[in-house]
Amino acid sequence: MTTSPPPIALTIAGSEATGGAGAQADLKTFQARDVFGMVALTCIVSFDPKNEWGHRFVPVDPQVIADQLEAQFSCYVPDAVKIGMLGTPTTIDTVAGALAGYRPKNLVLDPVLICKGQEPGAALDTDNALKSQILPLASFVTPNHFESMALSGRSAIDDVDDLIAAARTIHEKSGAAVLAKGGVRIAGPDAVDVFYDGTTLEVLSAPKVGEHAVSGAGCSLAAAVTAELAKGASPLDAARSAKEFVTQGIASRLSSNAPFDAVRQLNH
Ligand code: PXL
Repeated sequence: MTTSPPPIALTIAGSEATGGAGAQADLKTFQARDVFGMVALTCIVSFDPKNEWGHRFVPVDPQVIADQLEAQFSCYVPDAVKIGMLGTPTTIDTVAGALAGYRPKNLVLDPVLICKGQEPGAALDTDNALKSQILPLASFVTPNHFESMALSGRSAIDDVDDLIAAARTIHEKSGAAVLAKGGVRIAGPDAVDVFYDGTTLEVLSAPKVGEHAVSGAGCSLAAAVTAELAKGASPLDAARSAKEFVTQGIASRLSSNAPFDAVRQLNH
């Protein structure tokens, strides 16, 4: 049987060993959305049950990251690329350098800024490198509540109007389409996200499923946006469809012995 070639998506992300977040969530999302998926691994995160589930973090050697990207871009032209956790300024240098050469047409940035357990001083360097070297390459960015404050420079985001203002600022700074996520951090019955691409402003809203953040929801949202862009969807349609996918995934979440649940990627 011959079938037409599938759209191809790449995620440049870290492993989260329990499978809830990171590269594992991305790859499962690509599969659930009928896209051929690839992973360039940037780091390995292992939660530490003996230390409040903090993140034990090991970066992948920069040459090995460059080698993975070389293999991938030599085999295929990905239709869309997602960037998840990079984790160190050195990794950011490596990835920014490689992408400047490969120039993917759709680049979705999930700006993972702080990882629980990272040393604050090191995290600040990483955040600054992400803003200066990766954000300008992105065509789509998906900041959560905290990342929206950091990227927009606002000291608080308390309601939807604040989230809209943050999304506008982040678009002006980056030129990218922005999907700013309020999640459970904005009070009210609905989980509200704001899409803004310079022309269209849309508030995406769905009833909250519980009041706790679910591991992997942000990763899966950005991965679903990436998959839809790979299939040729417009940024707004990709955002709408990704929101629906994650809302269903949160409703079907998985509990574990850790104090947070994990999202599931359901086939549609
Ligand atoms: O959810 C953010 C995230 C992304 N990538 C990796 C992670 C996490 C959170 O745990 O471990 C590898």
